[in-house]
Amino acid sequence: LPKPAHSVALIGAPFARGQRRRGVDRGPAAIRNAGLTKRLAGLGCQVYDFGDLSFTQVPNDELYNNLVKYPRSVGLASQVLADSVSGAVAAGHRCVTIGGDHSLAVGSISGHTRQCPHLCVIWVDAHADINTPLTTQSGNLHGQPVSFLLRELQDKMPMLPGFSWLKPCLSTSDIVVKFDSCMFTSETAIYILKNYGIQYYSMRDIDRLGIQKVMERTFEQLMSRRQRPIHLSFDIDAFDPSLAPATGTPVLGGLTYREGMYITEEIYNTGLLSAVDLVEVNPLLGASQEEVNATASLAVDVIATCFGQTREGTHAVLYELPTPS
Ligand code: B3U
Ligand code: MN
Ligand code: MN
Repeated sequence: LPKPAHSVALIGAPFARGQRRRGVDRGPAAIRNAGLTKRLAGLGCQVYDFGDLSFTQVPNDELYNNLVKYPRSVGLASQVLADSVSGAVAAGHRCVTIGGDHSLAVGSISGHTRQCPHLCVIWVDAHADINTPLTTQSGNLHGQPVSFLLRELQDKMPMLPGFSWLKPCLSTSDIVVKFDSCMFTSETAIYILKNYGIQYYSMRDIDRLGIQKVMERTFEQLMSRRQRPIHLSFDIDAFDPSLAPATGTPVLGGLTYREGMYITEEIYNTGLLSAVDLVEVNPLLGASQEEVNATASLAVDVIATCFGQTREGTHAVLYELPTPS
């Protein structure tokens, strides 16, 4: 079978101010070094590497409300990324954003919606990332991106410095969240998911239903009215820490390799994937070089599977079985 040739824009987003640990800004380099471009090219993709964005330091970026860290830096970086993603999608590419921390999804998703206003979002993460600046306890903006995007939450959102450019662009029915553990997802985040009727699957749901049913229901929920472009926002910490140790907030009991690959295989099979974020790979947090390599190469597997890599090989046809002479 001829492979459909995808043109893929690759955008590096070395940004770390949405959380407190050093090193996540080195994620793009680690993922590139793990051979991302070559793997995508091997799948028949035309790769347009946009390089790494540079984010200007915002001086005197004081806490919002005595708690929320680097609001201006996060807002500005997301604005830069939004323009870049929007431009890449407008040029006809599928867009891969490699982070960087997850606060950047504010930029990638809002930039993507400029070109594809009817897109839907699949959020794969150990956490729900839906705290508002008024419910967060950590003050880290990587735990809050979804709240900035949802229209229904806007009356609960304060005006944050750095975010005046942003228009909320998603409805609660446009997003499905999969997260690892209620124990580590804050009470307020769970409350928001439930109260606003956002479809979500915990690891317990994945245990009960199996990943196949979970994906089936995800697509039913998002596509029942019409087919629409998919934005996948994939936090590497969704995987069990035994697989992805080099990340800032690992959570025990995460996805297996097989569950992770099944998610991205099914997304590829829809033919509707339009943009991916792969975030929170932090090469400074591995206990060894092996752990860093394993995490980066898992990130490459996730992205490659989104663009057609399979676990089954190509099913090349053997034209003739050898006959014993
Ligand atoms: N309570 C945490 C949850 C979290 C979200 N993302 C991460 N942690 N990595 C918070 O900061 O909102
Ligand atoms: Mn996240
Ligand atoms: Mn996470």
